[in-house]
Amino acid sequence: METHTLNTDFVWSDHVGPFRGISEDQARAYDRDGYFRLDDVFEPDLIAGLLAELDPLEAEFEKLLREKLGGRAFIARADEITFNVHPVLRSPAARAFTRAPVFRDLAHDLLGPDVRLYWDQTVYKKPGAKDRFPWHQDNGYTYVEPQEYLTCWVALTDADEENGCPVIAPGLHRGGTLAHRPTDLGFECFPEVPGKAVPVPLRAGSMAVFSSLTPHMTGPNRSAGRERKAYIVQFAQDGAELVAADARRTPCDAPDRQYPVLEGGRSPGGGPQAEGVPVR
Ligand SMILES: O=C(O)CCC(=O)C(=O)O
Repeated sequence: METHTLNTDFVWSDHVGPFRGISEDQARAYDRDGYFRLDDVFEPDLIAGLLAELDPLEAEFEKLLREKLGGRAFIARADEITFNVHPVLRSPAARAFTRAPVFRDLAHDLLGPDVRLYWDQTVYKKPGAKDRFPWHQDNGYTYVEPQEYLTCWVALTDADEENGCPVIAPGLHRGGTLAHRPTDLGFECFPEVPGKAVPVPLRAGSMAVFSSLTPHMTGPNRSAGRERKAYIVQFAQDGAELVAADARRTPCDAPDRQYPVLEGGRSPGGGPQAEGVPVR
């Protein structure tokens, strides 16, 4: 496996407590495998409220894709897979969701005391989506430093091997960002996994927590009519920057969508749960 040209001296740092939200076992799994699962984190009513705002945004995006963009835009394909970026700009429920205490605790434990939302997007995989989404690391799409940020892949519907749950390649995060090549379906770090591939099925309201350096893919949706919906929320250390191929750096601090979720280890604005959402 070839490393990314900008990845010259990466060393993975194991996480040490005290932890606020995760257990020692989860910290060990994150360091060893690059991921762990949190089951049944969000109440069905909360997911329903989120979907009530996210579904219309996704439908609008797919309509645009179909009617104005010939059914395809970068990695999105109408009737197969859609990526609707930055719902936080348009959905109060999405904004509140990204500030949930569970994310703050994960951010604290896995990134440190000062953390911003880095990226958010829905990914809906439609029944009949025949292709997999290729093996990649999230940091292989847009190179960020520090290379290690946090991806929370939240299942909004049940996700399993039949309808395209995440599949993780454990252990390969520890070398940092790999070289990726563009394919018709998305960027790819390897066509076939050079080790184990572990499917991570998730019930609606559960999430896979993994590193921006953890290679993952999702399979086709072979189900008879079960759309697979995910909301992907990512967090990065305050001060993180995009690094372009020509070494130009752009801070990841757009005030409207890359807002702080932790400042000095506390909720911005002082309240213990500003705009928080109830969790189980
Ligand atoms: O959820 C999917 O089907 C693929 C999306 C994904 O892996 C990503 O956005 O990094």
